[in-house]
Amino acid sequence: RVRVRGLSIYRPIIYGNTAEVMTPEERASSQFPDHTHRWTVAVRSAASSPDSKQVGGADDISYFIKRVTFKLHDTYAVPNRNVDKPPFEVTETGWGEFEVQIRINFVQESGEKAVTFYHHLKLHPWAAVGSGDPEIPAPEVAAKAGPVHSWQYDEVVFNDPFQSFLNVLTQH
Ligand code: SLL
Repeated sequence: RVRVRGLSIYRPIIYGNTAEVMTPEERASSQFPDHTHRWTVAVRSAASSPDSKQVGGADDISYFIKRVTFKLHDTYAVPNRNVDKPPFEVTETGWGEFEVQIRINFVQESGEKAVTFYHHLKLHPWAAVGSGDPEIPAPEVAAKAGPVHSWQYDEVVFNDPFQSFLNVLTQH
């Protein structure tokens, strides 16, 4: 197998989350009455909007990503979530913000090591009150404000890629 020395190729991605306040009805029918929010954490192509499901289309990133492992807070009974096909996302409910570890494994033929990103799961539309520090708004206020979005742009860089993997990347 041949590496293309001196060449770097990158693919833009976004990772992050959306979150919504659960309605009183949702909370009442939930297994966990203390959960206040429903959220989705995801890795997506940067080539389209965070709302796209990105299955099959031009923004499908599964041609180079084999698995995404989301490691949630230890308060979750099963913190490690493996997602092996798009959309690379996990939807859960909960009550608190925490750091999500996002580990991306690339397709076997790439020969690339996994990369890890960290995302602070954002549930609250933190608002500065007057000149003070940001505070968590009351649930009614947060519900009115609508879903919270927190996304980060990044680039996965492949240095000296295998020729065969380079072909996969460029011919997609
Ligand atoms: C905090 N440092 O104290 C954070 C931790 C953990 C959030 C937040 C769900 C747990 C469950 C959940 O929301 N954990 O499975 O019930 O704010």
